[in-house]
Amino acid sequence: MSKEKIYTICGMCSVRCPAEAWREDGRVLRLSGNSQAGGIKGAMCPRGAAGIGLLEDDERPQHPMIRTGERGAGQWRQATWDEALDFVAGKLADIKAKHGAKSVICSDRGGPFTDLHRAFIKGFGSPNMLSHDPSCASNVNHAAVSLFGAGRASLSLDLRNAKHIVLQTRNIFEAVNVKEVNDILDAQEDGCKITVIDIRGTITACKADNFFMIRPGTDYAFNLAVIHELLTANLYDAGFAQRSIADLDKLFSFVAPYTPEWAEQETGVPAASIRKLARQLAQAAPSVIWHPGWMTSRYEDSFQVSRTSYIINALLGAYGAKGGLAAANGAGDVGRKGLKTFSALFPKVEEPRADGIDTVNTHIAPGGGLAHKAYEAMTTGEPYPVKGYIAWRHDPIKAYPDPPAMKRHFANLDLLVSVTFSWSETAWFSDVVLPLSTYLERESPIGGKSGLVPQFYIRNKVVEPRFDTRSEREIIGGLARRLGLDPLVFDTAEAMWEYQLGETGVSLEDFKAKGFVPLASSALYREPKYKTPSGKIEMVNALWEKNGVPSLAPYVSPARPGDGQFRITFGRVVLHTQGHTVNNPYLHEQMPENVLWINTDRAKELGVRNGDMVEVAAANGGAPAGRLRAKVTRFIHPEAVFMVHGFGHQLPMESRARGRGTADVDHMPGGLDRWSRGGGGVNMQEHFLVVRKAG
Ligand SMILES: Nc1nc2c(c(=O)[nH]1)N[C@H]1C(S)=C(S)[C@@H](COP(=O)(O)OP(=O)(O)OC[C@H]3O[C@@H](n4cnc5c(=O)[nH]c(N)nc54)[C@H](O)[C@@H]3O)O[C@H]1N2
Ligand SMILES: Nc1nc2c(c(=O)[nH]1)N[C@H]1C(S)=C(S)[C@@H](COP(=O)(O)OP(=O)(O)OC[C@H]3O[C@@H](n4cnc5c(=O)[nH]c(N)nc54)[C@H](O)[C@@H]3O)O[C@H]1N2
Ligand code: SF4
Ligand SMILES: [Mo]
Repeated sequence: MSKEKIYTICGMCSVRCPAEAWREDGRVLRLSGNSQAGGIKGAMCPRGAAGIGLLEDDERPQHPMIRTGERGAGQWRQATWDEALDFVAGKLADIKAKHGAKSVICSDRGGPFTDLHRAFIKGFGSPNMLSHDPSCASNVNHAAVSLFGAGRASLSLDLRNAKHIVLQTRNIFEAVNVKEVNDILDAQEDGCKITVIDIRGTITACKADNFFMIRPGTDYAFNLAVIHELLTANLYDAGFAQRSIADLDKLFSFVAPYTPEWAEQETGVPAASIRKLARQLAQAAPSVIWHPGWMTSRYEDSFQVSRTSYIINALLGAYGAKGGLAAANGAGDVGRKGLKTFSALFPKVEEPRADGIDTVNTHIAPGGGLAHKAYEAMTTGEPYPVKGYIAWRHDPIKAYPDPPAMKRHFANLDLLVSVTFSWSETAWFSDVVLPLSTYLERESPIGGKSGLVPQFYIRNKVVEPRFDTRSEREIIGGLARRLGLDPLVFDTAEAMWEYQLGETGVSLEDFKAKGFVPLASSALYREPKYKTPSGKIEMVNALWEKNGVPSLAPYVSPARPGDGQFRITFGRVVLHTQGHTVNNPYLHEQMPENVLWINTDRAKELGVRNGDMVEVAAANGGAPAGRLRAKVTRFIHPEAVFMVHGFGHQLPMESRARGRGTADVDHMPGGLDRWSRGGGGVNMQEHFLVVRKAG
């Protein structure tokens, strides 16, 4: 048989790059980025290339499983799909009869492929579709909502044409999105300047024109000083401010005390450098992007850090500018029709939410919600008991602080289901594991992507499933059929796609050439229409104020670690995705465990040398110690230690990952209760560690 190229969408992380797979004799020969997709240039990151490792891995769930022993004890019986779906549907119906449909919640990772299971939960009658966001982008998302009346995805960052990009808490060359990385490299060749603000010398920092190693947790001080300088030195875009910013005078008086000299004391960055940066940005304006951050579930004031990033962009007039932040166009913005949603098949659910955001914290957007509050309801029964939970593409036990606390909540459930293609702590603790086919073995719903040019893109099946696994269409369809939600039953992928394409004027044939369909012929730059009461970017948001969260919040200096202590910090690495690739045979070979970044001088005090095994433990007790090797370096701030997130797996099924490195979440006891009222994010870096050389 000859080689064939099949268009797909990479499934190795949440970025979902357009990709191509070469197939021969029913096997995948090679994966690469889609060479026709703008900005991708055929490139793929190492995790994408290791997609074949996922496909070939035998250490993933191979067939449906139903728990037979205690929760988490790892005793399972293999089930047929009919048995497993009967079991889940039966339990869901029982819970509905006893407690009401609202007693069932579902969480997922958001993104373009969620509509099918969102529709399922809606059709079932529950208002409780939640996302992982309180552990990821909730703070930056709500920062955007509080200023623009729309979330962070309403803006498209035109990195390719920017003249100055500020990356703050954003390690873009390691926490990768392939198009963004290519765009920045191209922009740099055209003279774009990069400023990095981080607590570590990252790969991104190595490529920067300016690098500021900031004291952990003081970014808000830095940003306030930049605003102070832009306003007092008259470096801001007065025309844009007049037109598009509400309450600039309030911002002016609020930042009065926050001078660069004051910020130097907090951040450790010289006042002169902050002043110089403000001038450089004003010179490059409006083609500037101060990145508002992505993984912002770090500090009590991360919400304010993101807000001030967006405010700086506004003062520089960057909204709507080429090389700035423009409105992300959907199909409707370019005169086209969008995909027909599955959710539209069912009426709105008029029930109160388990996370309480319809009564308290009403500023939190329902799309993400507060999953940690819904987990609490499993234990407290407030506002009502939560008895069923479908974790869809989500491993909350290892993605939220304090796994034992999570398990205590989940122990109260009548049903915990995990839909996943790899083992996870949550799957292991579940009653039923429904194994999803890997992205190379399944079709997904067509994705719609907004941007300067909106587009639709398609994931075709590249090879037949190696094991008894199924696609999301088959899993949801199987449950829907059993629960009387017939509109969600599509017998073929084509039938599902045809439904979605409805009145778009796009046919399946149109995807054949490139794997995606652009909905406009050129980029459309426009300033967003701000969905706020004033129609402008609002410095003061009435809803947040009403809920007790000041929009212009006074700066509070973060606690310094006590004697011999360190602030815990964490992040990503180019070789792994969260916790779900550490057992991938190829990626494991490249990076089998995480290490502890520790500052050279601090390590010396502890008698720790590079490569030594160390023990880390929560400074206030309450959690067992973890072990990993030390990476002794000058390139980390002395107040912090850093570890890559996602390691420390303990499951017997994962022979490679098991017992290697430690999990950051294991060292955050009580962390579920600490979260930002402003943005909903869990404050995962408000924890301190003690470190000692292992015996
Ligand atoms: N302490 C700490 N906590 C963190 C972070 C951190 O850095 N430190 N990072 C946070 C961030 S940014 C995020 S985004 C979250 C990530 O949180 P999670 O999304 O829970 O993390 P993963 O480890 O990627 O687990 C995802 C699970 O979904 C499965 N999966 C992957 N793709 C698919 C799919 O397409 N469909 C289905 N059904 N299943 C799929 C995987 O096999 C895996 O079991 O964690 C957050 N939590
Ligand atoms: N390779 C890879 N790429 C990914 C992912 C992945 O798992 N692997 N996941 C994707 C997802 S879901 C997300 S959310 C994004 C996350 O993308 P990012 O948010 O960019 O990634 P992180 O590595 O979590 O954090 C960025 C940087 O914040 C720094 N930092 C920590 N504390 C502070 C502080 O107090 N101040 C400052 N200024 N910096 C600080 C860390 O040192 C780190 O270098 O990445 C996406 N891309
Ligand atoms: S960034 Fe890498 S892993 Fe993520 S979708 Fe793109 S190629 Fe795949
Ligand atoms: Mo994330």
